[in-house]
Amino acid sequence: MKRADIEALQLERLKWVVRYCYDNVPFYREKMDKAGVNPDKIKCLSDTRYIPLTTKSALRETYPFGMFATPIKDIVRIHASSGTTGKPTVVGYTQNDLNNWAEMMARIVTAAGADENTIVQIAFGYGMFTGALGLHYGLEKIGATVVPCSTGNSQKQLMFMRDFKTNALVATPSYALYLSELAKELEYPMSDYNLKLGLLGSEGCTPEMRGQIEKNWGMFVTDNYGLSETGGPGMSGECRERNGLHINEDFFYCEIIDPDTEEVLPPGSTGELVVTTLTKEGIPMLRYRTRDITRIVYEPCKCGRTTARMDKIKGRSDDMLIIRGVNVFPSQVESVIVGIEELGPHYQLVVRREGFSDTLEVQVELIDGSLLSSFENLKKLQTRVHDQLKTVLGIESKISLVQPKTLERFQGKAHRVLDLRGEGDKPKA
Ligand code: DLL
Repeated sequence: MKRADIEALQLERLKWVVRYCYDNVPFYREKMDKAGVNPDKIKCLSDTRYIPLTTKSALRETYPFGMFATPIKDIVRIHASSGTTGKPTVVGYTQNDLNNWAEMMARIVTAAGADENTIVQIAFGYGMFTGALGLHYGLEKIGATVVPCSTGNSQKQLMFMRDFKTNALVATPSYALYLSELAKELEYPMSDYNLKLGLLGSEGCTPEMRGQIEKNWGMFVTDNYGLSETGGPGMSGECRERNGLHINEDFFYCEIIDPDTEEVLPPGSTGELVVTTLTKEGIPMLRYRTRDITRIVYEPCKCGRTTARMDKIKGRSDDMLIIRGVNVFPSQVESVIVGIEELGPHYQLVVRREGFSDTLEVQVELIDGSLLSSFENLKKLQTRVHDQLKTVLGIESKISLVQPKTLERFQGKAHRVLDLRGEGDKPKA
């Protein structure tokens, strides 16, 4: 579609969803009434800015079904996000929502290169998490052969890969990395594996880390993005050009705001992604604050698709660490350490408060543990890592080089930050 046609469709759907929310979800009606916004006020896409923003707390306050716009009898599936603190956020899908979801996913996996010849292992946890079933239905829709392995039982997972000649893997980048390391340790040669495509998502992954995963498996990796509150995976994904994640713009209207002032930023700016769902019936979202930091570009892609593209997520505004007043994203550390030959791709950041100052310790695995017995070489490497990190982060850090395979491995999303500062000490992002 031409840009103007996409926007015309978005406007039509936006008007529908604002009215639909106002009429069916008391939470939205109250918020809009309070802000003096009537659904008829939406005359063009940028009028979205009059609608109050929605945050995760809305879903928590109305737990479990308070944000649903349809009676429960019309809901055919429920998912929930794990949520490390507080109540999980619960989302419901009507049959139309599920059909649309499969369509969005089908487009994304097709753009990544999957088709009916794809034999794909889904190594996301099946269950309340949206990742596994989301990819599952999209891949079935395009006629791929789906192997619903789920997470865990990694040795068996690898056995299926060898025996089924699995050529695509759906997983988090961290689990794809872990599986590749495990595969190398087993007695089977890597040539017994046939992976050609990694459809990875659900957490960030720097280009350096992606390169490492691609090298280990000999496969091409694409990124896909989404969040439970807007329906799960399927919001956006990379095509083979890998020049941004194509947004399914007929299903989502995206804005970029300044996370502090909440003002909408001009096209091309980096800031927090805010999403309005354009077709969801079960639990429509108006201006949902994702907390994810990215940028949107609107020029058509070389692949021929005309949908807007978002950059890979730079980090979450609530993952951003403020250390001695400096903003630090874990992805910045990742990009440095994965580029250093002597270091493995596993790391952990430990933030402490010592006296009145914050300290950052970067724990990272060595590829060759024998280096630990040579003080001089170890010191040299430590200094090199320290200096490179300082250039990128702008702050001092303590580098702890540890034995290979001693840091935690993850089957789902990786947790790489251990913030040991007391709650009251942590600066607000
Ligand atoms: O992670 C949905 C999903 C599943 C997306 C599978 C892609 C593949 P939640 O558990 O609600 O939903 O977590 C959403 O995860 O706000 C981001 O911070 C992060 N996230 C998801 N995909 C990416 C990605 C699913 N490709 C939260 N890159 C989001 C970076 C991602 N971060």
